[in-house]
Amino acid sequence: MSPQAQTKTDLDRKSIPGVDRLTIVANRLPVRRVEQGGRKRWQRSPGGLVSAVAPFVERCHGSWVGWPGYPEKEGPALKPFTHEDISIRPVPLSQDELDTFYYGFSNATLWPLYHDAIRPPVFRRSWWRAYVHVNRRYAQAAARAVEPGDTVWIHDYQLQLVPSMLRELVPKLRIGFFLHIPFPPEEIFARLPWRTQIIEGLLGSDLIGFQTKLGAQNFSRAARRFSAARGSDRQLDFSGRPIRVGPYPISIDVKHYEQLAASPEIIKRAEGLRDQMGRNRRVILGVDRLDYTKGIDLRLRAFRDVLERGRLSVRDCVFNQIAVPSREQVEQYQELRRNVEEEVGRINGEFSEPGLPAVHYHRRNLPVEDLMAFYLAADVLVITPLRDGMNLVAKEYVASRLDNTGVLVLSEFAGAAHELRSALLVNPYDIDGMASTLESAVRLSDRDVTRRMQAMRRVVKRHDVFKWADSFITELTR
Ligand code: ADQ
Repeated sequence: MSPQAQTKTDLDRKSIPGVDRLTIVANRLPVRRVEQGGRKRWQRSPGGLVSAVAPFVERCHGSWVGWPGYPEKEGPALKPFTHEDISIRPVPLSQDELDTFYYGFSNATLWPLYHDAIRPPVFRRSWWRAYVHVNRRYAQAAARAVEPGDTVWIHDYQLQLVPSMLRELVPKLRIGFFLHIPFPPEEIFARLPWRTQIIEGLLGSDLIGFQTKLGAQNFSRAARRFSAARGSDRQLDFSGRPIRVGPYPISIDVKHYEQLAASPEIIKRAEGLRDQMGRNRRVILGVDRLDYTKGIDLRLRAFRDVLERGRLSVRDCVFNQIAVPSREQVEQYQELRRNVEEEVGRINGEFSEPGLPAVHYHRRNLPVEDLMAFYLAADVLVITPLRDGMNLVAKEYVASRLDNTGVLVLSEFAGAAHELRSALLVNPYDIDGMASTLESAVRLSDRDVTRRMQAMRRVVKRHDVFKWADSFITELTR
């Protein structure tokens, strides 16, 4: 090993003050199985959570408990192994468990309920039983990975019972929980038949983090109403233990996106996209998982309105919608896909001209380099969720606009709207309002565009994903 490499490794392995060992418990492992040249191997998964949290886990030789990403097969179970200094603890799930715990209770009960019941949540007792059973399996796997005195950080709505189940198995632990999606207002949460069990599950933590102050308040109020917890919005007492509650808005690896945005190869791809779409047309972009919370159908409806009223034409602008296929087994997602595709067809049918389509629709997963080329090519990014925990796409776009150009149209119901106050904020339910904001976005003066983007870039650069992870762990170990 060269002296340089030695120094880097020593630095990387510096321990985190107050943390001897850190264990992450998340729905998915930070690695995925890939096949290369006929050989299967594990590779670090992309995504903000993994790139933010994995360096901490590496530094303290910690563990990561999660599902490997494919249904359990016949034969011997996958054993724990080490990957890039992280001890990997797989929790195998059968196809039946995926159908009931993951697609059922997590994504057809909790997901819609926590997003303001935009779609009616489905309540099934058999799904609940599967949720309890699978949460216990995660807690048991975590218990095998830890020792008394360790620090454990549990993530997201699929695992809300794990904090209390794990504390029962190993009482002397420091347990943090972070919810990546919104926590709903008390009167919506009240519908859940298992509301007390969920609250008591979360109250097994020492620190519970939410994306926004509102999420934290909603939780504390629900906890006081549906459990024996008492206290303020910032600190609750339950079973003789204090539990801290607070907002920890997630972010992105800003430097990584800035480096990609400066890459000559990506700039060239973006230029190519501009040439293909017409140099004189403003490029409007939407990027989302194909999810009914993201408001894709409503933003297309607003775009149709702008064209119908002749406020903009296909000679002025073109709309690009990139949609990642998601949870296609769930009926509500199939319905959303039909609606979106029907609207795209309708707009193109009515307004496209030869060589000038009104909407380009790309339903696919893209490599990050291609996504970046779209960010660089877009004059306007339109992010209009009906409810969103944070929305990282909005932050990625801002991070990529190195020259302070580009307009962000952002729903006031995205967590990101609490930080990106200089975006053009919209209410996605208000089609007229969204249509006139789209028109303003296309016509905004260069001076206004720069002023707004500069302000947003300052916010995103000040608070990246490493600061996020650091502030949560620091508070947990205080
Ligand atoms: P998501 O609902 O998945 O996350 P978001 O925060 O926008 O939403 O993250 C999406 C990620 O997927 C982004 O990093 C984006 O780059 C990537 N992506 C989007 N389209 C893609 C495409 N076509 N190909 C490849 N990648 C694509 C949940 C919550 C959010 C919260 C995050 C993190 O719903 O509110 O911000 O977790 O906590």
